[in-house]
This record gives sequence, C-alpha cells and structure tokens, in this order.
Amino acid sequence: MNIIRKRSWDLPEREATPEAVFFNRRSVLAGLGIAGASIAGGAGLPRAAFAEEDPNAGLYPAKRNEAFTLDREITPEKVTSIYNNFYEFGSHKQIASAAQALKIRPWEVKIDGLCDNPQVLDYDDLMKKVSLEERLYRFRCVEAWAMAVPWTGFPLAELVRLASPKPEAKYLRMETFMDPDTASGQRASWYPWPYVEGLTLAEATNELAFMVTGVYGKPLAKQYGAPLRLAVPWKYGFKSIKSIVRFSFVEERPVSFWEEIQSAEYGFWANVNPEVSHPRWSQAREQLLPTGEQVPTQLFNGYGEQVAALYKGLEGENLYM
Ligand SMILES: Nc1nc2c(c(=O)[nH]1)N[C@H]1C(S)=C(S)[C@@H](COP(=O)(O)O)O[C@H]1N2
Ligand SMILES: [Mo]
Repeated sequence: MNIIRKRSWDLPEREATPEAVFFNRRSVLAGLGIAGASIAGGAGLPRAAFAEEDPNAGLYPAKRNEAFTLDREITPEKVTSIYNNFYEFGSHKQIASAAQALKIRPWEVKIDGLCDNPQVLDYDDLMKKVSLEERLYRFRCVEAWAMAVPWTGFPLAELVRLASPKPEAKYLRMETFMDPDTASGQRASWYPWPYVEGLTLAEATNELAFMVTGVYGKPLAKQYGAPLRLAVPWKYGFKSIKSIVRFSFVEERPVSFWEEIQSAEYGFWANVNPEVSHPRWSQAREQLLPTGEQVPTQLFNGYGEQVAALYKGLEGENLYM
C-alpha cells in the first residue's frame, strides 16, 4: 500500500494527493485488517494513548446537543481511530500509533492578530472558560470517503468572543503545532509546514463551526488531532485542522496548506457540492467507512439550511473546491 510513496520526491503532485489513489474499498478493508491485527482490543488504540494524565477527563461524556442529528449510523470508534489523515505523522492512513508521540501537555494556545484580547492560554485553562457538548456530525473528505462521528467540544464562536476581534478582522487563520522531532512528516521539506487553515469570521461564528476536544464521549485521542481540532462539517475534511496552537485574526485571506501545495485542486472555500467535480474525480457520491457503501453526496454535506446564507453574494468565487 505504500507504492505511491516510493519515489515521492519526483512525484510532487501524486504525493500531494494520495488519497484518491489510496482509497478504494479493498485498500480500506485491508488497511483496517492490518492495523486491527496489531492491537489488543479496547477502542483499538495503542496503550500509549492513555499514558498522559488528563485533568479534564471528568468533563466527558458531555451532554449531547440533540439539535445536531444524523441520517446515518455513527461510524464505530474502532474504525475511525485507525483510519486517519494527519500528514504530520505520515502520508497514509495508518498513523494512529505514530501520532501517540505527540505531547499534548502542556499545550499553549496563542490568540493574536486583530483582536482586543490577544492572549496565550494553557489548554486546560481554556477548557475552564467554555462549556462542552456532544454533537453528531457527518464528515466528508475531499477524496470521497465519509464517516459520522460524535464529537465533543464547544462552538468556535465562543473562542472568537473571548478574543474580541477588531472590525478590520475578516478571517480567522489557524495553525497546527510544528515539531519535526516528534512528527516525522514535518521533516519532509517539500510541504509548507506548519499546517494552516482559515475561515471567514462569518463562517467561524456560524453555529456549526465546532472546536473539538473529545470524541466518543472521551478526551480526543491524538490521531484525531488532540487536544484541539476544528470540525466544519459542511466543508471538505482538509478544512478541519488538527492539533491547533494558534488562532490569528487577520485582514487578508490566509493561504491554507493544501491550497499552497495545489491551488487548482484545493481552494479556500472547499464547500461540499456533488455537482462540482474535483479536477480528477467526481464528487457525486461518497463511500462510507468502513464498508465502502456508496451514497449520494449532499450540497454543503447536508448542512445547507445552516450555512447557505454565508455564501450569498460570493457566487463569483470558487466556493466548491
Ligand atoms: N494538522 C492537520 N490537520 C488535518 C490534516 C493533516 O494532515 N494535518 N488532514 C486533514 C484531512 S485531509 C482530513 S480528511 C481530516 C481527517 O480527520 P480524521 O483523521 O479525524 O478522520 O483531518 C484534516 N486535518
Ligand atoms: Mo481529507
């Protein structure tokens, strides 16, 4: 399954977008089987996943917010916890063990840029300022695999409120940690590390934009982007940046990680739309993990009622890639 990596340095395009090559029903099932054979049960997580004391463990499980329901089954934890995209730990899906090297305590979160309350916060202190809830969200990767996950967290709007952005702030730029010693993927210098993503402030304060701190009723395991990752379920998965260390309020539109690598294929907006194909494949259908069952893709991943109004007047933009 590593065939696409063996000449990586002369394959910038394929290396940048391996999921389409990687994803087919057989490879997913084989991947799950191989990873499954090496673990001792439980949720499928290596023992190290529980090694660090978590002072917030008592906050889980948080009460479910019934406003966020699903049209499909929750994807089992034993599936989603061993099939992850986290390039900091490798350009394939079996990064769960490698990701356990990430040290998430202490974890500083910096809030800066055009805001009245710039600050550096310890993650555990941030947790005291917010209230957690559980939401069931669909998730759709740009490469057409999909899952449904019970995230725990708080609205991104709460963090924006803490910062109190100035009127000139138009975008929220988010950045992942940078630590090539623990994240071997970051030693690959052809990628524009650290991982960056951005939203307009209107998107960041939409009720659906969610800061994730837990999943399946527990603190977030590292492979999902502990201790703090984004979930924007109406956008393709690459917008949902993991292991965030910095939030900056800025006037100019940030250039995100994948956009910088391949702007013709991964744009800033990246809203899910079955009718707008990726340059190399159709987005009309998606494949549910882990069976590969094909289901029709929905506009805004089914969240149009909450988010369609955000894009009025922006029809001239590439909203769907
Ligand atoms: N920092 C960082 N965030 C990231 C990525 C990544 O490689 N690094 N991959 C993105 C992509 S392409 C997807 S599909 C989702 C995968 O999230 P999951 O592993 O929890 O399913 O994370 C997104 N966030
Ligand atoms: Mo993705």
